Amino acid sequence: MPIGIPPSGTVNGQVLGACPHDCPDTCSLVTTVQDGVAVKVHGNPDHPSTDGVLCAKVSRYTERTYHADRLLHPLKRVGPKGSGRFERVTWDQALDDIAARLKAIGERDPQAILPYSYCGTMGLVQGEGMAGRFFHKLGASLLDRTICASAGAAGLTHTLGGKVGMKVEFFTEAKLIVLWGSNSITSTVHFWRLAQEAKRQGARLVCIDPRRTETAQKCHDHLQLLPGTDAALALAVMHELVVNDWLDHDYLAQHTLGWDALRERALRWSPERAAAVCGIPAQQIRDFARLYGTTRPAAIRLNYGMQRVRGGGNAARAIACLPALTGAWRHRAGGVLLSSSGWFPVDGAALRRPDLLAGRRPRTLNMVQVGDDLLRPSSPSFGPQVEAMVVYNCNPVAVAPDSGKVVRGFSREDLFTVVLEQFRTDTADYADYILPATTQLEHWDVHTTYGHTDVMLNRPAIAPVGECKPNSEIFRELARRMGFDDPCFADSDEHMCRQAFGDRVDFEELLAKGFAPLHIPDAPFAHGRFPTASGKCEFFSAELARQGFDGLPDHVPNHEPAGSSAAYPLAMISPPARNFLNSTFVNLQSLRDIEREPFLEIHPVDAQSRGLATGSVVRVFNDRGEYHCKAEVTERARPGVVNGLGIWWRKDGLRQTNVNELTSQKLTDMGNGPVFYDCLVEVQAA
Ligand SMILES: Nc1nc2c(c(=O)[nH]1)N[C@H]1C(S)=C(S)[C@@H](COP(=O)(O)OP(=O)(O)OC[C@H]3O[C@@H](n4cnc5c(=O)[nH]c(N)nc54)[C@H](O)[C@@H]3O)O[C@H]1N2
Ligand SMILES: Nc1nc2c(c(=O)[nH]1)N[C@H]1C(S)=C(S)[C@@H](COP(=O)(O)OP(=O)(O)OC[C@H]3O[C@@H](n4cnc5c(=O)[nH]c(N)nc54)[C@H](O)[C@@H]3O)O[C@H]1N2
Ligand code: SF4
Ligand SMILES: [Mo]
Repeated sequence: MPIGIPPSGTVNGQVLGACPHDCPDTCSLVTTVQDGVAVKVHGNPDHPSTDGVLCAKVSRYTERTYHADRLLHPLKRVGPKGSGRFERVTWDQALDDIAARLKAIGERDPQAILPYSYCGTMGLVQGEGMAGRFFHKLGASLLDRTICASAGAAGLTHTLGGKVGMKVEFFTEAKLIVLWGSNSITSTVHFWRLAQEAKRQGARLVCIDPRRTETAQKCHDHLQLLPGTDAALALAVMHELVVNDWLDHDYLAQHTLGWDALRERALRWSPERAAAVCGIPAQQIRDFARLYGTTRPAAIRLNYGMQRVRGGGNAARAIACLPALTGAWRHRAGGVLLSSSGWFPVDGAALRRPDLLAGRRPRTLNMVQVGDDLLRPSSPSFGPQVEAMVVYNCNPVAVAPDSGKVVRGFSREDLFTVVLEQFRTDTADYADYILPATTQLEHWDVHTTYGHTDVMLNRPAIAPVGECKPNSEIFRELARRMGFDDPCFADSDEHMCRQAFGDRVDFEELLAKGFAPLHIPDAPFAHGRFPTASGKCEFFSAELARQGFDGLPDHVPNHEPAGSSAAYPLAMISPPARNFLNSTFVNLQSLRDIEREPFLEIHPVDAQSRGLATGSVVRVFNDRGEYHCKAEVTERARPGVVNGLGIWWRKDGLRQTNVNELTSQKLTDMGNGPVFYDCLVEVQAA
């Protein structure tokens, strides 16, 4: 059993950690340290979900940690915004100046300061821990952190009552696994291992995805529907469950709300009607419904790919209803899993201290619309113009939609921008100050996860590289310079790890093993008891109806439905490349060698009519912008849909563009999420 060693004393040994990245698997890491240097990172064999194996990305963590491009000192801009010209400064110079600038803006109106962060690390301490305290005390604008999962989360919460579902380990016992909007081999490889185990034991695997992914290829069936049509498919499945009476009437009567109304709606969605919407044969829908209606236990692994469209919330809701129709929840290997994060008893108030707002109610800005918001002047409805941004754990210039506008916003000479980073990302190029941050091997943290149900602890394995500091320490030092003297600003990282769960998790167990399982029933909804207001699975949501929405799930067409525009006849999706994690790892040569270069997958029929061949340089465009890359003619793309895998750094792309030049700042039906996969384009030879 590996042991953890505090960083100061670390010389040789093995240290237990947790993968910080935005991936459902949240692996348990073992770092081997020799003479204070991390020489190897491998998967913890004692952690059941990790099972001793890491993905290709994090197996190379020492390459990332000791990368020649790691930021090692604070940097101050000397050239024009975005020129990437910086000079080295001391921490004192940087922090004194930043604190003075933020103080001056804060005295006028702290809402002119915008923190901007996401899940570069999923850690509770290096994420919104000390940062949350700092910005609450300051009274800065609040950020709605919607860029990934908020539509699906809203859909799930309005149906099941929270981000809760099946326990992932029991997928191995399922006889049918539906991978719905999930490229598991890429995005959650430890789940794929469970699915493989089930397959060996006779389970049938069905993949529902517009792209013929490596995962789809390895499943028995693949429904290659058009993006944004999942709710229509789910309703047609319900139609078949009703007309063939593949229903669990007892479960419906006892544990659901709104069945009569949902039944009526579903009966309007014949397989033929859904087939026309989804762009797949009606018979395929019938076959899938039969499989789902007649196989026990049946498990759905829903992932976030299907909710990056206008109707994403409704689609997640419609799919989350299915197991209650068939009573799949009765078995521990039946039901649905989109996210497990709602099970974790995090003490967010103790960590982030919203009480430091002291009655102030700053405005909330949606991170998806940062492009527009940075270009907005002060107004009564918007409030003050954004004068300063503090970016951490995020690379918005590469990952936020409509990036032409994002770049224009970040280019404002009057915007004061601070970026806490490990590397010179596209966003760091626009900073006034870049502050070098530690990696997971260099700091403490504690983690929840959205793919399994163990709390994870990360101990530092090595001392910080160069002059790097943990985010928490940077905010601590800024707080001191701002004169914030509340005792919470003196809490150590290790102490904050304990505060995150209080006595709800055994910290000694975490220290000893690196993980601590939550105690959740094996089949959490076998007897109903959903964490909704009614305690039932809410087909009809009174809360949604109260907010003026349709109380029942429905198919909500895309903002930009496939086939609706003559100018832009192709629908584009931009899911992740396997060897990158969002825009992280793009600068690791060994991984980049595998992904080669930015490209767009296009079906042979669509390529031929445009005179394109694999390797052609193409201009992909719409009214928002243009993206230049190579074409790859392949049947991974279905006719009418192109796939621009991401997320490459703009500065490495042809004409310094990436796929987010094309995506829009429009929002989802619920949750105010982004619609990355609801995007029409045209493609030409460049
Ligand atoms: N290697 C790797 N792993 C990752 C990431 C990464 O970048 N790289 N990102 C991490 C993050 S932040 C997240 S949120 C998750 C994302 O992982 P997932 O939640 O699985 O979501 P995506 O990868 O966006 O999309 C999954 C699949 O959905 C498909 N899809 C696109 N549109 C639709 C649609 O309308 N309907 C259906 N049914 N399918 C659709 C895509 O083609 C893709 O194959 O993965 C995490 N894991
Ligand atoms: N077109 C398109 N765009 C997308 C998506 C898509 O599928 N298609 N996916 C979307 C999704 S699901 C997501 S979640 C977002 C993700 O977008 P981001 O949250 O921006 O994720 P990353 O691109 O991984 O960038 C995280 C950054 O945090 C830095 N970082 C990591 N750990 C630390 C730390 O401890 N301290 C500091 N200071 N920095 C750290 C990393 O170096 C990295 O540059 O992108 C979204 N954008
Ligand atoms: S990125 Fe995912 S699969 Fe890879 S090590 Fe981290 S948690 Fe595990
Ligand atoms: Mo995400």
